[in-house]
Amino acid sequence: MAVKSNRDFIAKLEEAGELVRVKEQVDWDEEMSAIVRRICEIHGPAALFENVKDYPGARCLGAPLAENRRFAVALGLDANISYQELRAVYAERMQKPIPPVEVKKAQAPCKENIIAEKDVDIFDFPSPMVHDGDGGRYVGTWAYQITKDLENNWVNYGIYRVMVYDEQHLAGLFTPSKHIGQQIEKYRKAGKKTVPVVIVVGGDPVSSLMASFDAPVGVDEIDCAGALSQEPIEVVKCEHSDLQVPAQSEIVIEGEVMLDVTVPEGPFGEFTGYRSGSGMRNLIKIKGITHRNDPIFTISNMGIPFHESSLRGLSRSLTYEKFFKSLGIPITNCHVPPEMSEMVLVVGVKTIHADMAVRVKNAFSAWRPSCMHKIIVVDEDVDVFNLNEVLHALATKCHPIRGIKAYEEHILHLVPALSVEERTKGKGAVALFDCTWPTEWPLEERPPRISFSTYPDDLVAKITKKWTKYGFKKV
Ligand SMILES: Cc1cc2nc3c(=O)[nH]c(=O)nc-3n(C[C@H](O)[C@H](O)[C@H](O)COP(=O)(O)O)c2cc1C
Ligand SMILES: [Mn+2]
Repeated sequence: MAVKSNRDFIAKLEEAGELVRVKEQVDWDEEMSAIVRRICEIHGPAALFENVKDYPGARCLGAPLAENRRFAVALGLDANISYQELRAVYAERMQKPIPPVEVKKAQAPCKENIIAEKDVDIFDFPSPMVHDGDGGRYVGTWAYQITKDLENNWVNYGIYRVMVYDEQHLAGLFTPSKHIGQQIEKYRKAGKKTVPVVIVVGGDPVSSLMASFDAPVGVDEIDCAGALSQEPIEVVKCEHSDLQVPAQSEIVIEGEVMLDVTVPEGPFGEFTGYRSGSGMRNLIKIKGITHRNDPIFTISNMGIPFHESSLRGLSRSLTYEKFFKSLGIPITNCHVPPEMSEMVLVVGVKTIHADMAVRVKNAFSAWRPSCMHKIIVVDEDVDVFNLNEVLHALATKCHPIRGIKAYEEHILHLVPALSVEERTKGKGAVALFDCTWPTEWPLEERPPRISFSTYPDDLVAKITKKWTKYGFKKV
């Protein structure tokens, strides 16, 4: 069974050896975030900070889902499950979306404390100052927003960064191309002055993950969270709008995006591994806050992988796989290596005719989320999930002239390699690295691959079976 709340998650992480309780005092001003960053870079466990400076009694969960091991725990699986197994469970469960069920306020832990608008002070919560040089403290580093479409009942969950502006106001990066941006635009066009929004800090891990994955337009991420949980997520009505929130949430900030008021937000350390992106954003007025007793705050700190954003590659690669197959392209597997900040797609193909890689690239250009701008196409004997094999193919089979093709195409301005001019003009480039043997090469002209797996089958089987007998550790 999947984990139902942030605190159940903490208990399960602890059982799995994926959590360290930090009793030493840590400062919300950089120290807590710097620890989280270090955790990410050494593939360490999540941290439950139990002694945050200036916030007696407050607790803060850092790096909650910075590893696939913790993704597995969130789904109720063994932390040691392989990536392919995790991916298979995810794909299987996602086939059956389950809408949420509404519960009464009395059954909703997130209503244990209700703070009225006049009493709101966001500084009552330990929002971190993530880096010196950021635009401010961020209440939303691992928090999701809920908004509803004006024209239909589509409810969107998305993780977008949210900065503290003052005691009662926030500002978020609600990118226009993202679903929240598209929904806000409809309110603007309809002449509305405000958009109801909810910011959930300390949501259950499954809903939080789904908020960061790319579900298509019109799909309710909460139904996908139900799919992954294999049971409906319990939601409860908000105090200030007709939105609903997961009842187990730790902290629920209810607000309004003010379409007539903009304030500076950012810069902020991004998932690209660089600080970027200050600009004028719509102010969010906080209308009220509800929270559990002794709420547990959550934080992430993006940078060089791994981190929470790294997990998105799993769903993206499955989406690509389905997409290519729907076009009849004979692919084996797709992988978005987290090590490459979700900017690279690796595709395994059966090279049944010439220009297979170009065919894959053309399809890739039809749907390219976010910063994805490099595609590596490999033959079917390369394990796309094994970065060693992928890099080996790139090094040995990609012809420096024939194999590399560059295309001028728009890509998201966050790609660090873009010049200022390219960023402002919305220009960009996409590259294809074709690591397949040219189909016109007769089989006998292709260098035979040598590896353990190319020894005779019976010898491979014998050695594999006797491996520990030889004195080696089980692999
Ligand atoms: C920690 C974290 C922070 C993120 N911050 C932002 C952000 O500030 N703005 C943004 O557009 N996307 C951000 N994203 C990516 C979105 O969560 C992601 O694209 C998601 O699919 C958005 O939801 P949507 O598809 O419903 O628009 C962030 C992702 C993570 C994991
Ligand atoms: Mn969405």
